[in-house]
Amino acid sequence: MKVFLAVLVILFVSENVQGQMFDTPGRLRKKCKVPARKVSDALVSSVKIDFFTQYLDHSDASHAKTFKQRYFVDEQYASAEKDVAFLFIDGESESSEDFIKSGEWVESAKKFNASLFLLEHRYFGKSIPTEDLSTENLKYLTVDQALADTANFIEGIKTQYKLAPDVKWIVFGCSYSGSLVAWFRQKYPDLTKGGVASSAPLVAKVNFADYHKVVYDDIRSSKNGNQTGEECISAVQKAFEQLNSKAQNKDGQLGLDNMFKLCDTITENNSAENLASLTDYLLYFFSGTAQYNKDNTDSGTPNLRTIDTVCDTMLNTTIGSELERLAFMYNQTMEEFDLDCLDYKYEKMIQKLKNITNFNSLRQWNYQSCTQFGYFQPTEIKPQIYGDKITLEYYLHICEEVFGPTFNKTFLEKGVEETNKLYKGLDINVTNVVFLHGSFDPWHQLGIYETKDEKAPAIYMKGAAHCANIYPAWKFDTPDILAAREKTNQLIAFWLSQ
Ligand SMILES: *[C@@H]1O[C@H](CO)[C@@H](O)[C@H](O)[C@H]1NC(C)=O
Ligand SMILES: *[C@@H]1O[C@H](CO)[C@@H](O)[C@H](O)[C@H]1NC(C)=O
Ligand SMILES: *[C@@H]1O[C@H](CO)[C@@H](O)[C@H](O)[C@H]1NC(C)=O
Ligand SMILES: *[C@@H]1O[C@H](CO)[C@@H](O)[C@H](O)[C@H]1NC(C)=O
Ligand SMILES: *[C@@H]1O[C@H](CO)[C@@H](O)[C@H](O)[C@H]1NC(C)=O
Ligand SMILES: *[C@@H]1O[C@H](CO)[C@@H](O)[C@H](O)[C@H]1NC(C)=O
Ligand SMILES: *[C@@H]1O[C@H](CO)[C@@H](O)[C@H](O)[C@H]1NC(C)=O
Ligand SMILES: CC(=O)N[C@H]1CO[C@H](CO)[C@@H](O)[C@@H]1O
Repeated sequence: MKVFLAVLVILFVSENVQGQMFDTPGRLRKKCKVPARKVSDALVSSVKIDFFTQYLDHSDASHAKTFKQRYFVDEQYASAEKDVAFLFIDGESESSEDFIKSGEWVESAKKFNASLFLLEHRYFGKSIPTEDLSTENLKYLTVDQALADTANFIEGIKTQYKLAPDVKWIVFGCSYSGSLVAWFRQKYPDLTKGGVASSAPLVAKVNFADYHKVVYDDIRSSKNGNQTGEECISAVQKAFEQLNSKAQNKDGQLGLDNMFKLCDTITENNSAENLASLTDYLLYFFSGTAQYNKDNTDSGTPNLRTIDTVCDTMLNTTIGSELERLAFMYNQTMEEFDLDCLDYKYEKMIQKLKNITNFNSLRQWNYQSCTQFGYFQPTEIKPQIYGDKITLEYYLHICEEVFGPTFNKTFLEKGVEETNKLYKGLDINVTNVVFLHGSFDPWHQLGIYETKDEKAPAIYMKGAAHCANIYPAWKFDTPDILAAREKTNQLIAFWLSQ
């Protein structure tokens, strides 16, 4: 099997690896993945999958065009009155049935006797509203349309499922979908009683280079026998220095071809863009591991990777040079997932992103990044750990190449400004929303993790990863994560009592 991006398999263990690569440039990455686990009631599932007739363009009062938006529903925990309903607003990827079968929101549903609904985001999974994903057709892929979908769904689904006339809704989400929860509470406060927004970035930002600062601190805090996080940082730096220095001459390039089993030789494809995209893959061993450190999505992974184990390898001199240690990790990944070669080539990535009949999420999320969010993570800033090959312009150029010359820096800057104006960034005006963040997660920097606002409190979990609180409990859950789940349930109880 030829696969493009080995690093992503860290996340997409149980999924079709082929489908889920390349979600640069706006690397938010898939958040809400539940660990693959055997579901005991696999024979008779209480989950139903159906489609809701949704308006394509909510701003067009004639509502001439509609599409089928997929949702999942499970009423096994609901009381006879059906007076409480939970809705998970899904985000930038295909919805998974597993997700309505387990996880903290399902545990809460048991406590509150709630019906469960999971709404797939327009343009993802089986909720593709247009025949293809041409740039023109993607114009209805906006936050406002997604929020209006959610409102329309909440209002429209009530009769079909005979929910109580005064049914109380609570909305859930994490990562981008957590942002949707907060923005939904702001825009349609009367439709729900409250919202749980996990790891939600609220500020759109073209240049989110600060992402890497948190990863730097995460690595620095690692524990590796008698060696320090500082030593690990320095090993990572050396690995990328060695990579860039090898890329400069034929012998070194040949070495890289072999060491990383590159699908296309760097010897012949040694452009700045290829080096940037190769770097982008490899740095994911650090950024991806940090963002998802010890969350419960990798249980069952043969080589469970955490920042500590990554640093163990990066500091293991018996393997060879720092770059060889990185290659060693990469090699393990290839074996685990049966990959033939590293498909890093920039031009191939662009071709995949330009493919308007490839519905696997990447083009869609890139469109959102290139129009409303940015969130690009160049590596040029200090403290610099991965070299300076990935510039902001690299990402901006991807937008233009994939969607056309209109989608340039000026355009994105305007889009990002508009997003922050529409949804008010950190000045968001909401009640009955809880914001949860983990200090290990770089995304906390764009959200509310400290506030005195009692009506929209924040819970900051020390050492926790992106969305760590939403997964089923497991061995690595810290006291902070356990307390956060508890506190969230108290808030839900309070909102429902109002
Ligand atoms: C949920 O239902 C059970 C069984 O009907 C009941 O004992 C419990 O009090 C209900 N919980 C809530 C929060 O309504
Ligand atoms: C670190 O520990 C290893 C054994 O785990 C030992 O061989 C090495 O000498 C130690 N290094 C230092 C600097 O203490
Ligand atoms: C270093 O790597 C070698 C080769 O994989 C392994 O046998 C050894 O246990 C590792 N040492 C440490 C301290 O992890
Ligand atoms: C990767 O694994 C293969 C096969 O196990 C081995 O031949 C090769 O030397 C390894 N490369 C590195 C850099 O560890
Ligand atoms: C576009 O993607 C689809 C789905 O993966 C694939 O079948 C098709 O061959 C691709 N088209 C091109 C031109 O690569
Ligand atoms: C982006 O394109 C617009 C025209 O569509 C142009 O006015 C603007 O100068 C361009 N910005 C950059 C940074 O190239
Ligand atoms: C916040 O929202 C409430 C109602 O949702 C509104 O009454 C109030 O004026 C808003 N405050 C600001 C500062 O926009
Ligand atoms: C410019 C270019 O694309 N060069 C080469 C990249 O590498 C592959 C083989 O790995 C060659 O076929 C290309 O010609």
